Amino acid sequence: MERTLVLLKPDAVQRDLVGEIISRLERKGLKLVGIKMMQLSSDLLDTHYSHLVGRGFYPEIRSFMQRTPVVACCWEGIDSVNTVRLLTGITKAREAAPGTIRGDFALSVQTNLIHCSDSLETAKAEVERFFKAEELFEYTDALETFLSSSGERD
Ligand code: IDP
Ligand code: MG
Repeated sequence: MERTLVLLKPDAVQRDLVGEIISRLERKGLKLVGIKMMQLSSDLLDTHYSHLVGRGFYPEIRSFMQRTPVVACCWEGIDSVNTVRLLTGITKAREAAPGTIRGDFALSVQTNLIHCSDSLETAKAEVERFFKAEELFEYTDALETFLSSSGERD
């Protein structure tokens, strides 16, 4: 089953939105398979945001991402990468659709509460970057048959 990485950024931690955001992902029917709090190193951030390292605003992003620990989580579900992107909303939070996490709770391009993987390939690399194998869990979701049909889960 598809897995994706989510980081609850320092603004989510500081604004007491960790529970709200996790709750939205849980209520969607996604399965939490890993979760921990982490203080991110500069090296880890430079790898994670390698597509932005050369941009003028990158030093500010790196410092923002280190202001408090973040909550890293791994979510599993059908098309979970795309599903979490849709629930998150676009990067520029003040233009994100109402009903999305960014659309409901954020105004900024930088402090937009949540990171989520943007493709299947990225998700695989990001989950491995943030979690050791033993920090990810496999267990039966008791409600699985009420959340999707067997054909969708194949
Ligand atoms: P995403 O988080 O929606 O995938 P990316 O383009 O991958 O967006 O950028 C990663 C993060 O870098 C954003 O979530 C945001 O925090 C920050 N960021 C991106 N573009 C800008 C910008 O133009 N100014 C300031 N921060 C930015
Ligand atoms: Mg991104």
